[in-house]
Amino acid sequence: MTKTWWKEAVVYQIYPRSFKDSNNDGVGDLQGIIQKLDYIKSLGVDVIWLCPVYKSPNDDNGYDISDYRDIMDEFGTMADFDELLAGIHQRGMKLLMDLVVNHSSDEHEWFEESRKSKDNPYRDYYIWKSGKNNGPPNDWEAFFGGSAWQYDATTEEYYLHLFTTKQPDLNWENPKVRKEVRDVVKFWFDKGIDGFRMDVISLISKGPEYSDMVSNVFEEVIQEQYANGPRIHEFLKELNTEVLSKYDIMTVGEGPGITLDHGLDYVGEDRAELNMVFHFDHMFLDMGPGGKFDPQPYSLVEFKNIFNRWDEKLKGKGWGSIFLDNHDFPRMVSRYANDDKYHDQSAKLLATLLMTMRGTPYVYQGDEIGMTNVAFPSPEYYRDIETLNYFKSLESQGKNPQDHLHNVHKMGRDNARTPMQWNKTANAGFSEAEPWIQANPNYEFINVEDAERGKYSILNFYRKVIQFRKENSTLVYGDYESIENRHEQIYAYRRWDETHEFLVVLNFSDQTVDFNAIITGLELLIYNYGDATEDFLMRPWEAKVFRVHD
Ligand code: TEU
Ligand code: CA
Repeated sequence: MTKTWWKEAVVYQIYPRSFKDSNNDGVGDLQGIIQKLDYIKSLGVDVIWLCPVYKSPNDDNGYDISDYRDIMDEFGTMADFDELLAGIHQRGMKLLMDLVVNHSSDEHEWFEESRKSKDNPYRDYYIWKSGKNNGPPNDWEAFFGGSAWQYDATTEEYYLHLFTTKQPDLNWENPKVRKEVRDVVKFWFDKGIDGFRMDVISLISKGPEYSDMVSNVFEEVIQEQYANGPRIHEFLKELNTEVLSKYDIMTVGEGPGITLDHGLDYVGEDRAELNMVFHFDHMFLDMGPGGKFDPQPYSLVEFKNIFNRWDEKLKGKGWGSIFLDNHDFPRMVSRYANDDKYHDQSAKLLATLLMTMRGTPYVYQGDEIGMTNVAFPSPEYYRDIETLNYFKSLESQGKNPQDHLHNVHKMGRDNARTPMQWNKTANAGFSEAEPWIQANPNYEFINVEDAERGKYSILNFYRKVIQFRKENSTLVYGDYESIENRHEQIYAYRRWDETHEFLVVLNFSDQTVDFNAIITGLELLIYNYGDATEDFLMRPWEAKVFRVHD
């Protein structure tokens, strides 16, 4: 495998709205991020991925863009952006931006033109169809509920929106749209940014038939109908040849619907498309037949299988990404571990996993101090459009959202969007004003200031384990093999190359487990219990990384 900076990098993801509010209007902003750059640098990360900061009416918190070349007023100005980029580069870090081009905002001028008339020059920038039997063109459902088609009275046709009605899908069949996208990408590269995370890039090519859904399980609908369309690779190759290949940048495609069978088509090193993708296999693991708000327990064996299969598929041919949460999913410590009695050990165990796998690791803001899910007491605390639509759909079925809040506590996107917990002062030190979404009350004991003081805090563990990865290229490029795959509590794997070998043993359970492996020559290097010993008697959520000497 060729060696590149983006394979060796550790990425830190920022959700700007919730990171730091510099002017006390309750909304995080670019100057807030600038204030915290030394903190971010101190973690040892190399790349910052910034969720969308472009002009947006914020129907979906910036994932509905009305001007791709300007900054959202609430976040600041282009001058603030330039200052941020310079500050990141001065500290030897890089900046990854979010590219959201499957859809725009309905307030983008392209769409405002498009909806005016059937012969408007921008009509074909979007996907318009006439209805069928007094209803939409087909039975497609949007990701956030309801039909994926919206009727527009002006021209008496429907437009496609795979997300909210304020996020019309762009028509990538139109070469003018593809040229616009390339120009936007070039605009930001010429400013000096270092790459893009590409939002739902797997969805940009739509099947020409627009046939009705075959399945009623949404995960299958995504795979069968929406993702990996017939021209997807042609579109990505074109983008790569015309723009991406001309810069030293990194790309990561967000890929709902990208399964093991398609992964290499996107990231194969011989393909010249994307550097890596985020697949969602482990994100769907604990969703029942009713989808996200129908949570079920996950199985560690299945979890391990997902990582094993993907590593096996990509090895030597393409590169992967390692993430356990982001702004769309519950907090990893609450979802995959124990955020209560074993909070400290759990957060450190997951950090160990992130930093010892093959693939580029992504740390989501707040995970480095062990931020957890939030359980707001009633629906009015919630802000996320997906959650609000869920409440509406419950109401339309005559149900009371209050009675279903436990599902939102488990799975809602706002779990990951509460303000970053900087200290114990009001609003977690995020803002002096009432924040746009309430802070998690546990900021009293989970916050950066306290963590800075604790020698053995989660925060300092992150620094240590990130450093450990940076010092051992075996952990980046070395081979990976999981052992005892069917063990239901222990996730154990070897990482090795010609010079070094490591063994990682993680107890994903509340019980003490005697992991009976016979391996000798072990030297314990990383551990999450102060009094850890060089054996395999693993206490609840205990993590150990050994060097194996021969
Ligand atoms: O997410 C795409 C995506 O697949 C998510 O909608 C995910 O399935 C969902 O959040 C699970 O509940 C991206 C962005 O990350 C998300 O924030 C946006 O809302 C979405 O695209 C639309 O742009
Ligand atoms: Ca602000």
